[in-house]
Amino acid sequence: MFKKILIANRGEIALRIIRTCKEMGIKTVAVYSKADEESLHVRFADEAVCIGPAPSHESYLKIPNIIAAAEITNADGIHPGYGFLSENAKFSKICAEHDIKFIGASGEQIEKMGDKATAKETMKKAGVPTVPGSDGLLKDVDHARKEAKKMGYPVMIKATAGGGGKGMRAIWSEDEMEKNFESAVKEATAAFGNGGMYMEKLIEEPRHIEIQVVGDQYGKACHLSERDCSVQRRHQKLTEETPSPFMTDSLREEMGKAAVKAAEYIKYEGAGTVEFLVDKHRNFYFMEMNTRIQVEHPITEQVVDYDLIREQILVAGGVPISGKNYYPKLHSIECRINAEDPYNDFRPSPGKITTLHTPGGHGVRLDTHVYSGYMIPPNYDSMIAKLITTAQTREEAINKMRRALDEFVIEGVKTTIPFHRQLMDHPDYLAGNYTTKFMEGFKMDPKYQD
Ligand code: MV4
Repeated sequence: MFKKILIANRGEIALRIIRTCKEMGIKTVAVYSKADEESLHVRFADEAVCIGPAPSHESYLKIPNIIAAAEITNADGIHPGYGFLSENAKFSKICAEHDIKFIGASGEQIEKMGDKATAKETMKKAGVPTVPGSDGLLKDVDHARKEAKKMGYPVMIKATAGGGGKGMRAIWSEDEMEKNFESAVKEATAAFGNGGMYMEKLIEEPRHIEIQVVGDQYGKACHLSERDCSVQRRHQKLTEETPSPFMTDSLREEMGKAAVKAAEYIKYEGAGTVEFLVDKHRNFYFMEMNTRIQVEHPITEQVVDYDLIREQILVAGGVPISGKNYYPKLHSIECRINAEDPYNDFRPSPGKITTLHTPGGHGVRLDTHVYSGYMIPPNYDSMIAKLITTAQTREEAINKMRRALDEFVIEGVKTTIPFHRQLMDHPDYLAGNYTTKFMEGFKMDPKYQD
């Protein structure tokens, strides 16, 4: 088993990983940029190494600096968390070359799932439902027109190097094809250096429902049921819940089986998430597979009583999984608290937290790295806390979330607390009646303003 793990990340997820390592008797090494000198993960870790100045590309994304930190502290594992290098195939391979265990997927699996058209072809071979569409990449706009004619409008064209909505266009008729195809290729080439596009039938008003999986080094995988992540703004998740209000027992069985089949087909190792689009008839289709731990993993932990970071470390250490699947026994909701102003187009609001009072009590979990007096740096993601409530029923979990949000005091910066408080009063949300279109009509009500 690991003696010392370096956490190649910052903020709440770095703390999250350090906590589980401590419980497992594993020493921890934090890495930090100059901007994070006063951050909690630096204080909680057994050792800490400054790896560079504030900008991510000179610190948290700088592979040589992170490998050097692991070498000088003699770490035998590196946990990448999410974001940064967590899905960087080159980093996974370099760790292996330095005989440091990357606590995540292999470089090959990251590459395979990172190319969206390849991932989809792989899933099709595995017998996982995929959205009807083109066989592989579109050669040019004429090929796109022919494919669209074959499957019928509306269609969605997507960047194979994309994900998270970048380089994606919904096309409703042939006369829109040329300009959308050209602009999508341009955007994808600029963003990813790869303009490869593929096409799918457009699924209207889909839900985003993902299945947590864990695979071990012996080709076995299990699932831990679903998370509904449909409430998103510009492809940023705002809140997630499990079980999904749209789920049925039989759909959960089918989606769980498909996710396990996907993971076992590629001999997936580690914690992963198989994302599906679900249409209003409850047909589900493979969308993407994420080869990392996700921000929203705590709601799954809460309802199946399972430590996903611990499982990642055990699996990376060669321990086989039990093989059983896990089903929600409770209901859990996560609200992502960002230092953003919901009354000003959610624009970032970095700065110093002058007053902090955090919620607590039965069924309330708060994963955060902030403290009173903490200076939120402008260089990184704006998420400062994840507020998670868990109860026997959805209604009780929502009620608990309302109460916890009302207790949560953060002064000195604007946050999305008022947005979440309004959401917990929204009739469609309360009815569990929401899709990925939910935020399109959302307007902030001044009565929730601090
Ligand atoms: C789709 C779709 C409708 N039809 N594919 C968005 C980013 C990436 N995960 C894929 N996405 C979508 N793919 C087809 N064939 C609608 C979306 C989509 C979406 C999906 C999940 C969560 C939020 C979304 C917001 C807009 C569009």
